[in-house]
Parts: sequence; C-alpha cells; structure tokens
Amino acid sequence: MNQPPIILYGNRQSQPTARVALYLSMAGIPYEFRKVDLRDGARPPPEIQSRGHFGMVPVLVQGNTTLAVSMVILTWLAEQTGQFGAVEPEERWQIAEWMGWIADGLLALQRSRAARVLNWDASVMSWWDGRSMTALGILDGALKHSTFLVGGRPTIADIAAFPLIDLIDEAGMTLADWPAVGVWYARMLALPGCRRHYDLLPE
Ligand SMILES: N[C@@H](CCC(=O)N[C@@H](CS)C(=O)NCC(=O)O)C(=O)O
Repeated sequence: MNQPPIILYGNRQSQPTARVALYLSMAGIPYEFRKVDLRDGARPPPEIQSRGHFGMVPVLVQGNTTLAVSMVILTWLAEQTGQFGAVEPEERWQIAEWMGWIADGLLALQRSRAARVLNWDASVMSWWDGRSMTALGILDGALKHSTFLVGGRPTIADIAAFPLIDLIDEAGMTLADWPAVGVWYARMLALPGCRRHYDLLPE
C-alpha cells in the first residue's frame, strides 16, 4: 500500500533535525524538507502549532501522524520501516538506554557548540566542556570493544549519536583525542546514505 509522503520540519543548525534527516537518508526514504525559522520570536508553521506539539523542531508529518522529539521519531521510523531497530528483544532496551543517555549525557556536545556559536559566558562554556569530555570518555570506552553501540550493526542509537560527533569541531573538541570514537565515526560515514550535517540540511 502506498504511504503518504513524509514531511520533515527542521532547521539547518539543528542537530536533532540532522538526526532524523540522517535516518531517512540511510534508510533510503524520500522526504520533503520544510525549513522552520528559529530566530527569536519566530513561530513554527501553523500546521505544526495546530497539532499541539512543543513548538520545537524536528517535527515529522506523515498523513495523520505528527511526531516531535528526535529520539521518538527515530524509534517510530525504525518500527514502521523495520530498519535500524532492535532484532533481539533485549536490544530494544539497550538501544533505548543509549538513546536516553545520548539525549542527556552526550547532549553536552550540543551545549559546548552552542556556547561557541552563541558566545556564552566562559564559565558556562567551561562547565559544558567538562561534561562533554566526560561523555566522550564514556562513548570512547564503549566503542573500544564494539563496532557499533548495540548488536554489532548500526542502529538508531548510532544514528542518534552521529550528528553530535559530526560537529565535534564546532564544539571546540577534536576526534584525535578519542580514537575509538574516530574509528566508529569513519565506519558510520562509510555506510550507504550516511552524510555529514551540512550535506543533509541544505540552505
Ligand atoms: N529533545 C528535542 C530537542 C529539540 C530542540 O531542542 N529543538 C530546537 C532546535 S535544535 C528548537 O526547536 N528550538 C526552538 C525553541 O526552543 O524555541 C529533540 O530531540 O527533538
């Protein structure tokens, strides 16, 4: 049966938006990208507001389904398409655990980046940088022993983490300090459809 087209609302600077765009690219699913202006005072398009979501991007719309929150969108897409989700029952919780941590712990990288892009106070930047280094240490430790985060194959957990690592330079850090993360990053980038942030989200 033909599925209605997928529309992804997002913004070029948004790493959560890149996460969903990356999934769709790697899964080979066509979609229409609609840019949402996030400048101060700008409001999301009425079709998003009227569906009662959070006024944030990304938002994915397909037919009568409207979903916000990138981790939820990835989980939904994996269940709908059967791609990049769990195979074994226990992997479901391992993937959810990683995604929860990425949205919380590894998110520090997004804050370190924001601190630079938005010129945050030096003490705030250094607090987030400390959190970023801790998170990178945890990720590097895990990836020393496995090719991907769960199950020895790419899943939505890897896809969730990728955009944060992809812009590590903009967060003021370097992959050279985290060798296992660097090897994983190169492995991801070699997969079909895996593309870097600014290639995924054009002007
Ligand atoms: N946890 C959310 C975070 C989404 C988020 O922070 N979106 C930002 C852009 S990166 C946004 O829409 N900000 C607009 C605002 O806060 O008004 C997700 O993963 O989707």
